[in-house]
Amino acid sequence: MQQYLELIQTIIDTGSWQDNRTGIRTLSVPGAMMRFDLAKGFPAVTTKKLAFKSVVGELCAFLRASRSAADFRALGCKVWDQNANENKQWLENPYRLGEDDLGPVYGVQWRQWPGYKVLDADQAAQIADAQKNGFTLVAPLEEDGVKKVLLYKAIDQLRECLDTIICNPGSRRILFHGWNPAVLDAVALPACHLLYQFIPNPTTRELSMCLYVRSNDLGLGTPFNLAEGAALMHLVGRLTGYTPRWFTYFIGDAHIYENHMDMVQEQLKREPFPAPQFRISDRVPDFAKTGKYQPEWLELVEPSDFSLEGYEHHAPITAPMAV
Ligand code: THF
Repeated sequence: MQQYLELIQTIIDTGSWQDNRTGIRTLSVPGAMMRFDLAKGFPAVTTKKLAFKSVVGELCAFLRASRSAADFRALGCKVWDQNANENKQWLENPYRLGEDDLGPVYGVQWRQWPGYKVLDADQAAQIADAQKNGFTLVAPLEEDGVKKVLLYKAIDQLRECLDTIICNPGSRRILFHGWNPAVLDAVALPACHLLYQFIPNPTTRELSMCLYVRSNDLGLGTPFNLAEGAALMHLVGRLTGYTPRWFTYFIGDAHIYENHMDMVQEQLKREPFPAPQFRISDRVPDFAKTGKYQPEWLELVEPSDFSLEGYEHHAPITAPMAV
């Protein structure tokens, strides 16, 4: 995790102070990248304690398309409570369904991206093709006097990525997106980590992934999101018969909140420990051993299926999250 500490140092050396929605200033740099070789270990922060249980709880909630902070809590992750229940703008948003609701955040887009088509009613071949691909007819409508039909499909982007890793691993289109412009007005927080691309190497059976994060809080979010992305690579690798390899992590606005400066300065004084190993329990079927593709384990996996082995870390440090 030397790269994490180096990025913190870069922000301290070259960043500029910015105002933002939270009212707590950030020291920010525009654009950053880190690249981890997962063959050498798991990218867990060691200069403070990683909230690992919370990380894998959040991942399981995303995989189940959860939109309620209560579901995240039930899986061991409390980090969504404040965004669900303490942000004044969100509390007044008509799309908020009540206590704990977050709107159609991450997992809803990953697993149930709302896909619509408006087709001319006389384009029978197009309508049949769409229906063959899982779109259902919702309603007839008229646009500028032309008869049309509206079709809908909840697109399971993540499942489609796994299918493609299995069937067409040479594809350079194996990605899923969390940024849905049609729902930005209806979520507690627009996705921060938003574009995931898998790059399998069918020759070496290694799986790499690139992740783009539009805005990242180096103090709290980055260690969390890094661990979560790496855990996802391990899970997808297990279910498709690949070994996780390169994890490249791009950040748009890379920042440190003003009230996190002590936390990051303290971490810079600490000597990092070697990276731990990541384990997924044998309960989760290994495609490489069974030859059987079981993508339903994306939903069946539990936080307790994930663990770290040999995780040495410095004393925990916490700091408040800006809402
Ligand atoms: N808002 C802000 N300001 N920063 C973020 O990193 C962030 N997120 C998510 C949404 N909004 C955000 C929420 N994710 C922690 C970790 C991840 C978060 C939010 C907060 C956090 O406080 N971590 C502590 C304790 C965790 C625990 O005990 O469960 C830690 O020490 O890691 C970025 O995705």
